[in-house]
Amino acid sequence: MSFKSKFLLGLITSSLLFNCSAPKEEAKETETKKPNIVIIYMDDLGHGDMSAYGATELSTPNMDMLANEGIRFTNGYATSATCTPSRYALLTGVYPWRNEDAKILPGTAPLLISTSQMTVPKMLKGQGYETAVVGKWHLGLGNGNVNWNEHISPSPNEVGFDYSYILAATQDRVPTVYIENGDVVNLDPNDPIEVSYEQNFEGEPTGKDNPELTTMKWHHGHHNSIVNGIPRIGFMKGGEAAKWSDVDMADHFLEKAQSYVKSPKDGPFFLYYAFQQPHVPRTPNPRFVGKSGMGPRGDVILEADWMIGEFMKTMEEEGLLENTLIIFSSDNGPVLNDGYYDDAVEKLDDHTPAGPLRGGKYSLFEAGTRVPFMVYWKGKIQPQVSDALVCQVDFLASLAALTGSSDSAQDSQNLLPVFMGEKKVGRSELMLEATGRTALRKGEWIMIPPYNGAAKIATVNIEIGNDPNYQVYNLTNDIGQVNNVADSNPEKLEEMIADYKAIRGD
Ligand code: NG6
Ligand code: CA
Repeated sequence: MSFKSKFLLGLITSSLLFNCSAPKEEAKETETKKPNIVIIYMDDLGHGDMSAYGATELSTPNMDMLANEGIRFTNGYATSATCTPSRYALLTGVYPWRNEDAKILPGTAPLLISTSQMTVPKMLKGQGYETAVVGKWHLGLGNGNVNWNEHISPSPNEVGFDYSYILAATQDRVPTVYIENGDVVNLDPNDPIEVSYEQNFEGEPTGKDNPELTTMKWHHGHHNSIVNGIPRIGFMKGGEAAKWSDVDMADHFLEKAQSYVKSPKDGPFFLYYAFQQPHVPRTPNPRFVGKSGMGPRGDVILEADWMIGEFMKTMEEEGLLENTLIIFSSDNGPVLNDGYYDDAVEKLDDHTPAGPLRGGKYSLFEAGTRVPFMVYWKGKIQPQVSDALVCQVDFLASLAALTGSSDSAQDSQNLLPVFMGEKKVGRSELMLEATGRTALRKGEWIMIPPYNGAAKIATVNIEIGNDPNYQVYNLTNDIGQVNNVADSNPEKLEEMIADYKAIRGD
């Protein structure tokens, strides 16, 4: 019997018992058997950045455990090659290109998810779950004119999370403070916070004008307010006591995630644990500095790996592992120089963050969106490698199926049997997005429509997939996307253009 049928049978049995006026306790007991769900989400971790996915120059034993003792997907995708749109799709089950505001957001952007929209945590709350987000948010806050010195609403707490402990946007964007349930942590009312993405505050130093005050040098962008010696994107004034410590950020979020899973709860829980690594600025704790030999980018990957090991220890100590589905993935592919001089390029040596894939973050080529993607459930999921086509946009429908919810979302497919390792066939097609452009993956093929513009973003040195002609690649024969076969496969091209238009509604 499949897991799902067993689970449903459990639900039916419990409702029968309940109807025969069995004590309430019994129904509650069945209820608590719904599995906890944890999503561990990395920021900019590439397909080739883990040893379980082929890295030889970096060792990531804790991430590898999830891969080797769970399902390691080789065709697992974020919807997008940047952060905000991928996170939007993960939480809502809707393709981000349907929402024109779903692009990299400044720290002052309004909340991107409508409070009336279905989300993974909202769906799970409907099934009796307690829900939490710890880590990077980057989906906007408030209504577009946030006063950081007052309660911020709407926030994650208005789109389904009972508890939130977040950084608003990215580690390189202001405000550089933590926000707990809509309130800035450690805010001193006598030192109010002001934030602007338009202009500096009188007398405040910037990375551009005061390089002597920086300890990390900016390469492109990142020359506004300086916090902890690091020049950021955006201007901020005040809030000294509330400013985070970059080198302690990973420990800080780990501690929050651990306390959350340890805290007493009435029902099962859902934790969305969104790491900030290896996004810039890469600020490993001194314990990890120099550990990878690859500079800060490698060091923070090792740091994140260690955090995952510690988190898993807590899960084990709390006796939670046998009843928790753990999903691990990344929001987009890798980038080396993303705006700071931090040796990521210089010390890379033989490491290949994208593995065999072409492109990287921002790219419509595979490395933009094809990411590490694992599902682990101790004792429930058989270790295996799966080539099924799966995407983070499918979490909503699949977790609804897992927990007995009938909620759904426009683009989310129920792939529960694939995520449980009972089936090897996933989606038939998937629309991918990168900086506002889209491409269609179908079966073993990908079609990228013509896009004008530079083939490469020079500052980050990444090919982003632009070409004045249609591109078609067979990903089984040509995973590195070297041979554009659009001209020699006119029928395939026509078929994919038609599918692409049908899905886009163009
Ligand atoms: C870009 C930033 C980059 C990074 C990215 C967001 C510049 C020049 N570059 O605009 O450093 O912050 O936004 O990354 O400012 S993401 O992973 O959150 O999408
Ligand atoms: Ca990212």
